[in-house]
Amino acid sequence: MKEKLEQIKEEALAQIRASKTPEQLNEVRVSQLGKKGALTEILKGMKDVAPEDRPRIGALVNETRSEIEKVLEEARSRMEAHIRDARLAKETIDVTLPAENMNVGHVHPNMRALKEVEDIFIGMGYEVVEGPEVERDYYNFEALNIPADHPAKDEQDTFYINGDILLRTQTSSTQVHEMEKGKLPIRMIAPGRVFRSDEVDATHSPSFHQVEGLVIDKHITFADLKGTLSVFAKELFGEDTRVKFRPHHFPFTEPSAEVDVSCFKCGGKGCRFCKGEGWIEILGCGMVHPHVLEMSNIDPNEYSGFAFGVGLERIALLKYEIDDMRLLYENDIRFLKQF
Ligand code: 2NL
Repeated sequence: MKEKLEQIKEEALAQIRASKTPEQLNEVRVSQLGKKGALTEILKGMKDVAPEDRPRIGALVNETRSEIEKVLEEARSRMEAHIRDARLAKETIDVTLPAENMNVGHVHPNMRALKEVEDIFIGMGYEVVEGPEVERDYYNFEALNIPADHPAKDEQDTFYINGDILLRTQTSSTQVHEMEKGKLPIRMIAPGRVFRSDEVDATHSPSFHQVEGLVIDKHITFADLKGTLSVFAKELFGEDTRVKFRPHHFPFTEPSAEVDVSCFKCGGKGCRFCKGEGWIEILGCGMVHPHVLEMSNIDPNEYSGFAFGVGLERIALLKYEIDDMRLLYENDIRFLKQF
């Protein structure tokens, strides 16, 4: 019996020595010490052993068992220490190495232009208000004096979610929400993304950005509009900039005008930049139509106001001399870093 136990022990130790992973060790434990292991088999055979020999043999079996367990345990902790050391070595961080360059991107020309526009109007006491890009037909068209059969609705063809819900074509919808709140006076600009069903080319995109302005108070006149937008043009394009108001038509303002600035490249003489015109168109504006005020519950006999809209991309293209709008949407960092 003693030799048999010795043999079991030698075999177990040989298997332990041959094990390379904790999993293999575990297999040795199961096959040697488990329910179907050789040692258990001997214990099961105790009924055939003479009663007076049983304690001695039992003790021998237990001794063998604890020796195997001891060697198993040593092998396991040696292996785990080894695995831990290897992992620590692999995960070592050399804190003396220079830091990796963080790529933080670059301010987009649109955002740079927006900041300039916002700063000018904040300086004149305006509030910056943002609104939803998805709108009801009423806020985008109806409340701005563009009824269902108005031709301007074709011009501003947009993307419809359904018959009543659409992607806004102008940020004026935000201003309608503001007028409806009934808190007067209003002095605000509404920057944001707008949508039109346009084909992409050097000057068009189905999604672009606008900044619209709105002032409503008692005794607001066209003189206020002219003064405000002249200051805006001079601050944006330079002190020597001259402004020209050309009569125009918008459904939501009456009278309406388009504003040209003298070319900031040639000073108005005419050059390639202004296509020989000397003038560059930058925005649309007008006195808020009385019907627009009425629809938002503002009494046109008591209050008047002016409004205007500029295309943000247009400002960015002009100011930073970018000749193709598509460059603004590619987000190529090499392009963006130039501004
Ligand atoms: C353009 C023309 C304009 C407005 C926008 C406006 C807003 C309200 C009421 C009346 Cl709530 N008008 N906005 C007025 C005139 C022109 O934009 O060419 N934008 C790029």
